[in-house]
Amino acid sequence: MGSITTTSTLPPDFLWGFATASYQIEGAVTEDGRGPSIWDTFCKIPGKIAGGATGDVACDSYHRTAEDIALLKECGAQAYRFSISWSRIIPLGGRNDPINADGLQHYIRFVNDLLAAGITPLVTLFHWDLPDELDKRYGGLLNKEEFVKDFVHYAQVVFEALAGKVKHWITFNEPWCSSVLGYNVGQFAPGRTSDRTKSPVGDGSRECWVVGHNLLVAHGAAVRVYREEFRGVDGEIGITLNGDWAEPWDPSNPADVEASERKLEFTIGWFADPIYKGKYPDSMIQQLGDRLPQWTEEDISLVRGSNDFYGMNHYCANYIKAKTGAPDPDDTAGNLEILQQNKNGEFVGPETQSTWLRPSPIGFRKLLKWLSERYEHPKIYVTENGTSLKGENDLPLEELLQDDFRTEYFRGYVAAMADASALDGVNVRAYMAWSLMDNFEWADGYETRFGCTYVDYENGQKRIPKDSAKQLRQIFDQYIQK
Ligand code: PNW
Repeated sequence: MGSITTTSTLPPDFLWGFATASYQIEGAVTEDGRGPSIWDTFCKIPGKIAGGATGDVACDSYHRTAEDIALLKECGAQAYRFSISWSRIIPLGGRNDPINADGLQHYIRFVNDLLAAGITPLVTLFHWDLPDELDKRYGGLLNKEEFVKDFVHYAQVVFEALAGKVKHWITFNEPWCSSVLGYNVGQFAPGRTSDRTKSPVGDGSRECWVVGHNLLVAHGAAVRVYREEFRGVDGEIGITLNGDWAEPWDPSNPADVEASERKLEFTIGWFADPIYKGKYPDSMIQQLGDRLPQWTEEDISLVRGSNDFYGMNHYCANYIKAKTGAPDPDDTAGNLEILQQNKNGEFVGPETQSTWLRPSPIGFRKLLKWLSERYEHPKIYVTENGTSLKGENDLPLEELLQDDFRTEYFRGYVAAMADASALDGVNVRAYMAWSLMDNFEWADGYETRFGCTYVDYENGQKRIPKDSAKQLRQIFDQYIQK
């Protein structure tokens, strides 16, 4: 990665902070009337989560909001992106189900406390923890009619309670992960897939495309309600999309160059093209045919133009090699291989604890530019960026706290972002590091740590900031114009 710096700067009103998500940090899964989510259910299936872990306790943040706010202050954060647990607010999830006042109060209090501490909240409505009842009742994300109505109702309840105080809203976190990992690969809840060794149910060739479509419509419908009833003078709303940069495996081979573009279309364009261009990418229509749902006039009118900002989650880059021959029916990537080495055997970046993540700061700059050009220069908020460290969990505490690799990752990525802002005309205005603290890393359980703060799961979830937490403030101090 190298120790990259640049003389480029970020605008004076640039907002930075940290991100987390409800199921990954809150714990207290049965407290104060919370209903189960699909992740509570998924974690109970043997073999799905490393070490048999669950979010039952996690970082215990439900009981430690004051501690978390003190931590944010100590780290110098200006903003905090967190998500709301739908099943705390509506335990059964549906529009005719009871609302849980205690659950709502918890978040109202938390937002009040953040504001009192001078920290700007960015709120994600849905970070994968669907109320389990909705999955059982009607197939959850697969059921457009029901899901869209229930999501809009839930969003309305939350806007009603918080829209006066919260000015930055994210409808969905990474619909790609919900769709592909939840309904094609089966690695995330609800774990549906065509692979019968992993699940008795699911059709990975069709369901993920339906789910992605339904999430887009639900996003558009919630945005319409927000804009019509709750926006006020300065509120804004958008969706957060993940996407890694794609570099051709052999840049001199036009097939690999094309495949790299197709990879970006299949992961990012899938969601961003309908929002910014009003249609799915041609490459997807061509490969998927009638397995890709058609846009009705009514649905696309909800979706097109529905982003006040582009929420960007970004971690790494890959090398892309075109496949020859007909695509597999369960393929979601665009008929190509996703590799970490190029034709010359060079790795895209150093190894981390996450098999899918090898850092490449230059890839971040390139993707910022790609997004900016393809979608006519949207305002971009980086809503997640960060890394795990190979073997971090096995280090003695003293060494673990000296997380130079993570600091260098941030140094490189923030410098690349400053270059994109100053030199490439990218309108990037916020950055949330993933994550404020070590937490429940989904299928990887607690063995993979993404935190700038160490969480001692054996000793009462004690939090100790790692060196990167302190350095990140210095890094932003260096780049944000005074
Ligand atoms: C994001 N992949 O997830 C999520 O928004 C976070 O909740 C998560 O903790 C973080 O990144 C780190 O993993 C991803 O397999 C999970 O490509 C997996 C992938 C990408 C993003």
